[in-house]
Amino acid sequence: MAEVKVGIIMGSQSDWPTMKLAADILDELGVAYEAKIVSAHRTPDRLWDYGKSAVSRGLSVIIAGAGGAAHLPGMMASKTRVPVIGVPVQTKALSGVDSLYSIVQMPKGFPVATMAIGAAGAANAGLMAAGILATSDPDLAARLDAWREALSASIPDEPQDD
Ligand code: RP5
Repeated sequence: MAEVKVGIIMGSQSDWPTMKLAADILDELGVAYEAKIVSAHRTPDRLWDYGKSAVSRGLSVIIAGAGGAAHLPGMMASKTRVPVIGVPVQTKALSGVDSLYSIVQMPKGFPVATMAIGAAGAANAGLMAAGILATSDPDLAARLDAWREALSASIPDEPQDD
């Protein structure tokens, strides 16, 4: 069994349809991960324990997704030096702009690499995590290069009628 180097955490079960898109990318690229519900507000002790043990458990990247008052990515970045990639989950009330603003504007010293709102952001978080790991994993680097080339090759030269 491959060592888990990526932690995918989210504030709620309701975030999983979005965060699963990050997991799907990691599956495609053969990157082992764990997925957990860790809420900054509802399970603060779980957040603390996760951040405290992230280094000793061997995590290299944490992908953190939350919506609304999305404090999870920033609080996790405050608790561990493991790089945190933040995914602003799209909300019904404010379309995810609330999530984005809650995640992106971190104070100096505790960065969160903030992705786009919603599905594209979650998929890109998976790719970003893979890219970070690929800097020290040539096999993964080759798989990521092939993934990118396949995407480029799938784009037609010219638009077509439906
Ligand atoms: C946040 O509140 C979660 O990340 C989620 O996006 C949002 C709503 O959570 P639920 O009320 O659906 O559990 O903490």
